[in-house]
Amino acid sequence: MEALAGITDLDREFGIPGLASVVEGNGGLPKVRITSPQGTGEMYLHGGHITSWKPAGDEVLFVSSQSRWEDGLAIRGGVPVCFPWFGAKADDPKAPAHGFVRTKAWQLESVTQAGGAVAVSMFTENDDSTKRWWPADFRLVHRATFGSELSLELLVTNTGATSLRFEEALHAYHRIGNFERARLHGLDGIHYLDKTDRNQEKTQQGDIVITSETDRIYLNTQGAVELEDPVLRRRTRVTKQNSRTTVVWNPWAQKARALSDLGDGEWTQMICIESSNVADFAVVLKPGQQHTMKATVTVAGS
Ligand code: TA6
Repeated sequence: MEALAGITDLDREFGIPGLASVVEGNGGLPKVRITSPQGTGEMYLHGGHITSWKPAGDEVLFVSSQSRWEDGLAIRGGVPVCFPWFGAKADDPKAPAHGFVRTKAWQLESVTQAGGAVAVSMFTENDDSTKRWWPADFRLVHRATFGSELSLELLVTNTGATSLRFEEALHAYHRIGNFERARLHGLDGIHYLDKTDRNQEKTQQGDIVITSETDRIYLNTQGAVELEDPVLRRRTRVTKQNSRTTVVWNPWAQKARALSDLGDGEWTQMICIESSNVADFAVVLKPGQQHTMKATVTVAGS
């Protein structure tokens, strides 16, 4: 009852009639539902997590049918926010993978109309739960604009008195018709760390086609990538700013079976393309400094 009241209050405060409303989502978790003339979308306060974007009717993001929807667990699919570390925490194997912000409740900062689109801002800050893992004082804002394109901004502010170093990723799960026919353009000749092969550094030859478990960190690249999907007859382009790494992931069959929150065979319908700053491209901020990473997704018919 209390959670519902909270959702009703949030909707009263932030809802825009006909465009955006705060409603109860899966697991009773509050979400912002966007129905703009240019496209629809969904963003959960849990993890500041986008779970849907449909610019022209077709869903662009993949969400697992077996995803969990509860405090303390990450949603499998959509756009998880990884911060302040990526993957395992270098100095603490007990720390949660991909940091702690994707498993906690964020707060709604604003919902505004932006032309024919709708912009939603959510934020989270340091608290007792974050200090358990990381001593820094910070404010993290995820601003998403849902329209004919999806633009994402991750704004980090060092609100403390000492410098902080962080990794970040917008761990986007893109829905594909079939992994065998999809091709990812734009990383030819780029060096990458192969996480399936002891983080060996290698060089990408040509387009990326998923033919086995793929888990790679492309280094020192600010370029755009384009996902060609002949089955869904579309090309999805991701451009980015202030992001110097791109992670590409598909678990393939075996790893997918080990993920209890990924439905059987669903690995064939997804590829993660992650605008990020990880590994040697982690960001250092002095007290009071800010950093904004941006990614913009556009879809065209093919
Ligand atoms: O982004 C790729 C990756 O780091 C992979 O190594 C794989 O672990 C994936 O993220 C999913 O991580 P998760 O913690 O969500 O199961």
